[in-house]
Amino acid sequence: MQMGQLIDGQWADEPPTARQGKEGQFERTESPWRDWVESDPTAKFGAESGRYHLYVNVGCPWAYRAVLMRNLKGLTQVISMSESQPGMGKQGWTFVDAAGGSSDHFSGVKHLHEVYSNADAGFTGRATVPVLWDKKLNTIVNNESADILRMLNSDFSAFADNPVDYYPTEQRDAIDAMNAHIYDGLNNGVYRCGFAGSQMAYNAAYREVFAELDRLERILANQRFLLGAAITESDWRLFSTLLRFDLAYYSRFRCNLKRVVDYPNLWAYARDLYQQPRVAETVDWEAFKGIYWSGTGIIPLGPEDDWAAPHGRG
Ligand SMILES: N[C@@H](CCC(=O)N[C@@H](CS)C(=O)NCC(=O)O)C(=O)O
Repeated sequence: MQMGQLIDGQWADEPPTARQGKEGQFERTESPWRDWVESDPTAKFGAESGRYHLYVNVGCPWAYRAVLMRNLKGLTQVISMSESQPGMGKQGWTFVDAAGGSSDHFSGVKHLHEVYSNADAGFTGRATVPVLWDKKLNTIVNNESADILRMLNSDFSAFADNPVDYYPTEQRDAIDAMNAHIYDGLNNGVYRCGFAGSQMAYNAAYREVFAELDRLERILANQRFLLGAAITESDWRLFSTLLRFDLAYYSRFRCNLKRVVDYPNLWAYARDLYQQPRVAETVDWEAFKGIYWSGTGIIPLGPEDDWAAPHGRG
C-alpha cells in the first residue's frame, strides 16, 4: 500500500513522519481537523440540509462508521457523499470513473489530497478518510470519524428521519468508557497487529485483540447489546470492526487465533446488528476486501459467512 502524504500542500510519495515507536509499535496520527457542526443554525458550522459533504472509502472501518450512521439516521438526502476507489493509488485515495474523469460529482477532485489542499494550501499531513466538508465556507470541518459519527447522531437531529439517539445523555459515560476499551483492544488493536514493525509489538497487540474479543464475548452472553437492551454508538463502532475481522484482520493483519464466527455470542450479535433496518445496504463486501487486499493484486474469494442467518437474540 502506498502511504504518501501532503507536505506544504504538495503530494509526496514517501511519508517523512514515521508511525512507529521505538519498539516497532504502530502509532496512529491524531486527526488534525476537529471543528464541530452544531445544531444551532447560527453557529459557524450550523447544521443545514445540503451544506455538508462526506468523502469516504467504504472499505475503511473509520469512514464506514460515518457512512453507516448517515444511513441509519436517514441523512442521505441531507449530507452528500463521494466514495473513493477501494485501493490506494500512488497519490492516495482516488475518485476516478471508468472514462478516467473524476467520480466525485460534487467538487470534481480526482484525489483526496486535493480536498485537503483546497482547505489549506499549505497543509502537511496525511489525507485520510473520512472528511466532512463544508460547502458554504469551503473548508474541512472535521476528519475524525469518532467526531463525525457523533455529529451525525446528535447534531443533525432536526433533519434525521430516525429519532433514535445512539448517544443518550444518561449513558454517555458508559458509552465513552466502552468506546475507549474497544478502540484500544480492537478497532485500533487490529491495526497495531497489522502495522506492527517488530515481533514484540505484534505479539503484544495480538494478545490484546483476543483479550478484548473474549471480554466482549462474556458481556454479550448476558445482554443483547454492549450496554443493555438498546443499541448505542458503541455497538456500531464495534460492528464496523467485526464486519472486517474474518475477511481481513484474521488473515492479512495476522489476528489469527480465532475468527468472529468462532465466538457464539459475538457472531450472533454481529448478525443481529447486520439485520437491523438500513444496515445491510451499507455493507459492500467487495469494498471491504478491496481496501485490504487490492494492493496484493489478488482478492480472496472467501470467507462465506452467512450474515443473514437467524441470530436468535431477542
Ligand atoms: N482517526 C482517523 C483515522 C482514519 C484513517 O486512518 N483512515 C485511513 C483509511 S482506513 C486512511 O485514510 N489512510 C490514509 C493514510 O494514512 O494515508 C478516523 O477515525 O477518522
